[in-house]
Amino acid sequence: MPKPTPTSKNSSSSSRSNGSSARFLWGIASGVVLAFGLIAYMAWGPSKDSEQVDELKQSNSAKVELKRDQLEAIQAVSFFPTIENKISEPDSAPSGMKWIPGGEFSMGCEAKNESLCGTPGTTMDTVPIHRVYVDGFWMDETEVTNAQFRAFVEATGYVTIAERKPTPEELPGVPEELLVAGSAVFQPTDTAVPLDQFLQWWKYVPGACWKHPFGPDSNLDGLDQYPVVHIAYEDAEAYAKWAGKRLPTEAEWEFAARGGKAGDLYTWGNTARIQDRYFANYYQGAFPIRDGDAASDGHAGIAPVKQYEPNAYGLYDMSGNVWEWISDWYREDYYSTLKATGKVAVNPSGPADSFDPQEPGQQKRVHRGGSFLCSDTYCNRYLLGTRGKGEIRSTSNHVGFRCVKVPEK
Ligand SMILES: [Ca+2]
Ligand SMILES: [Ca+2]
Repeated sequence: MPKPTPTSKNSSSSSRSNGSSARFLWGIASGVVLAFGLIAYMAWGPSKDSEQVDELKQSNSAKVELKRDQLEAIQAVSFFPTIENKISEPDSAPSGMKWIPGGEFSMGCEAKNESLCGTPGTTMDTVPIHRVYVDGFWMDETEVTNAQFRAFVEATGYVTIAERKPTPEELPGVPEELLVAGSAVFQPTDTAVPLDQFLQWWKYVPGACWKHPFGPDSNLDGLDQYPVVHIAYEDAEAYAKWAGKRLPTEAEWEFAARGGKAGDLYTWGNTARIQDRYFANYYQGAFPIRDGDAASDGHAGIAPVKQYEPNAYGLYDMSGNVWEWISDWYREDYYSTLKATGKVAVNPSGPADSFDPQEPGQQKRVHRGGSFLCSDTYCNRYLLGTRGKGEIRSTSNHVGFRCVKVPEK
């Protein structure tokens, strides 16, 4: 096993064109790596009440939780009501999909506590809050499951990226014996480690792929209803095409996740828990230590789909469980570009190209929703409106996808 070398300390994924270490970082999806943060206090913008801002800035503690009225006051500044389309759902709803009416809404998140590997303020990719309109569509009510993906593979013979041996052209300089198919698998550490050293807990595992999620000796027995993982962008696209669907745009995904509400912090409202009840699968406890996942939400690690209540549109796991591929290219400044037009962005489909200042030159698409590895002390990107990103050939065991479908006109 080669020792991978990160291209930057904040690296979430790397590209084959980026050199010999790249393959070993691909699977490390950005949300986990990027969002080392202090979830417990929420952020504020310069337009907020100054007294409240000062008070909140002093609350720089990992365990401070704002009261609901404070949170709502903060969020209400930039968010305006969602205006759902009034058209009724078209006939012939596809099986396993929910109708999302579309309409106009405020998109983004002002939670500045999201950060890159414990470097607060490194990224501002979820602001400014801006107004967006999307047409109606259907969306898969769950992440695509192993059973669903198996049906696709059996029908088409498709071979995923993680199952393909990298070529010397893709990984120039890597010795032939190290060019092996595989994927990144989360492996908890024996002891506490600095949270900016993600290679301590992400390992490239030869033979890991969607049907061998923990390596060649693992299988999918009993996992039919778990989300499929170790999926690269083109794998997700191939499935969607076969299913007569497509991947969602980032605007579609966020409109759907918000469930017709405006500015909520979570897909279920503004309260993280209600009487110790959880509404999403993420990570509680000491990250990323072995047995550190306390599973207060009922699940240590990945969970089957539909374990938590759906959002207002009937969608499950729009927060947590596995990250979901989005069709938009990733650019940190995309929201600024849209806001600068002064207009409502109508059916935005992302920037024309990808640019991540953290890793220039890599081709990245957006990820959304966070995963079972998001934790209050490391990754808060299960918050509504937050963003992730992944090099398009990256795979790991906490990134999957779901699809959308647009009615025929
Ligand atoms: Ca969990
Ligand atoms: Ca999810």
